[in-house]
Amino acid sequence: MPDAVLPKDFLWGFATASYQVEGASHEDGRADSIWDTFCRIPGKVADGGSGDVACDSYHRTQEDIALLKQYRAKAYRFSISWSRIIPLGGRSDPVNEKGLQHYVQFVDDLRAAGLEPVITLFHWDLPDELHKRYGGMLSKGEFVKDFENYARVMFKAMGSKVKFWITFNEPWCSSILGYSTGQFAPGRTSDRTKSSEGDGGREPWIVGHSFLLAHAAAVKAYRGDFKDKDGGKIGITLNGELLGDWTEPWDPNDPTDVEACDRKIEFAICWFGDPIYFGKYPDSMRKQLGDRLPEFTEEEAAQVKGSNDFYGMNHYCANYIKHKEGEADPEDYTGNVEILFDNKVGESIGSETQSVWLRPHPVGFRKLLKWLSDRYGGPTIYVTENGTSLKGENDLNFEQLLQDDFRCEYFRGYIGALVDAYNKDGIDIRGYMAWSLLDNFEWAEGYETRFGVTYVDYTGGQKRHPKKSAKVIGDIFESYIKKE
Ligand code: GBH
Repeated sequence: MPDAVLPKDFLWGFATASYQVEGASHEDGRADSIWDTFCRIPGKVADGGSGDVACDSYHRTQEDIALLKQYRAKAYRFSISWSRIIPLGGRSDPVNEKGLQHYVQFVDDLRAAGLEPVITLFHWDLPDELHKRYGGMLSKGEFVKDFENYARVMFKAMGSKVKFWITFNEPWCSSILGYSTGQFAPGRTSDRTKSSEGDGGREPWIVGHSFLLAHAAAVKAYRGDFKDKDGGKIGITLNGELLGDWTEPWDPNDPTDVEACDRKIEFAICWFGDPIYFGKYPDSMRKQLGDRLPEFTEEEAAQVKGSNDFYGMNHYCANYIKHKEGEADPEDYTGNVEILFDNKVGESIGSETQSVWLRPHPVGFRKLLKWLSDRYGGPTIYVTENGTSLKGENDLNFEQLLQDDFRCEYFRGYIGALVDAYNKDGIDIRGYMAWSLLDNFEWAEGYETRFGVTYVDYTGGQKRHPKKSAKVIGDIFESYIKKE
């Protein structure tokens, strides 16, 4: 038995995102998001999948709440589909009462069941109309105002029922995968074999800038008009792609590889983290990107700086990093590094999973928690996602599927690393959400890759079956959390 070291009020639970689980894609007045339209383009999503039905969670809120209770969770992180709330997205467009009431009811039901709702306002599903109308995040002025308006609608509707707000989930993914590689909606890229539109050397940096300003505007609105009476906290969730989050040098004896490790994290995480904590972009990014990286006006910088009540951290894995020689390619977004799974002496960072990018390396989680805490002066951290897929899980039979020992080991390792960060390094971590409550729509990978602690039978009416990990994760937290 490990020592009970986490405080009694440590907030743990599970996470999902609207487009990945809800289904009901055109019910009760919901309009298309960029993911609905992206999924309709042949070849963009594995097996031609989409979120049209997904886990059918829109109709099964009670079932999902029952699972959370059965798993002993204290919190549920989910996201709002903006195009359910304001189908056309904009500040002059009508609010869809039915869509709004769905979430108000869901939050009431969660709270009645003793579960803390943690709400993400934007998990990649921009209303498609805003993309068509003005290019979405490419139009800073419009996007910032429309996002603030949408955020206000949500703050007002939820009042004091919601204590945790996340503005954006992983803006890195929306910016780079949506506007540089084109793997994610809206699929813009310089690669003309994939898209007739896009400029990967410029657009992702413009999009990232808009996210920061929209985040700051929503935070200002919350702090100005809601926070005092509603008593909640607001922050952003960042991740450290590509491919993993933590970095180790390919050759620890080569100082340029050691330096490249920090630079890679700066390009992935500090791109957003530094403006929020320091009011400026990292020097390494300015040096490589020059004027392709937008500048903050003094007023913007002041608004973005200090705009986190907490730091939301998504974390999955790690890589070895090798510096690249010479000038960076104009399309580079990594900090001019090679991202590898093996180091110089041929050791692998972790075992393979179903996700090409994910190799578990739990100690990297503890190290990154410390790295971020040191850089940003010890912010309060909530881990908002952590989890794994299993190599070949989709091909297992039913009995085998429920026996997900690899996932159990992953959680033991990672939650153990979190506990060490809390207990031995003194990092201010207050919560942890496992990804994911359910197997769900894994974006461009469709339904082949499963991340759930619950097996969802997509051909059997979306029926849910708890996997072993669903119970194990509760046992792990029970043993680590103090009773008094
Ligand atoms: C999270 O992102 C997301 O927030 C969540 O929605 C998602 O379901 C979960 O991870 C599991 O993937 O294949 O090389 O192009 C984590 C970051 C986003 C990592 C997509 C890998 C694709 C890399 N992931 N990314 S690659």
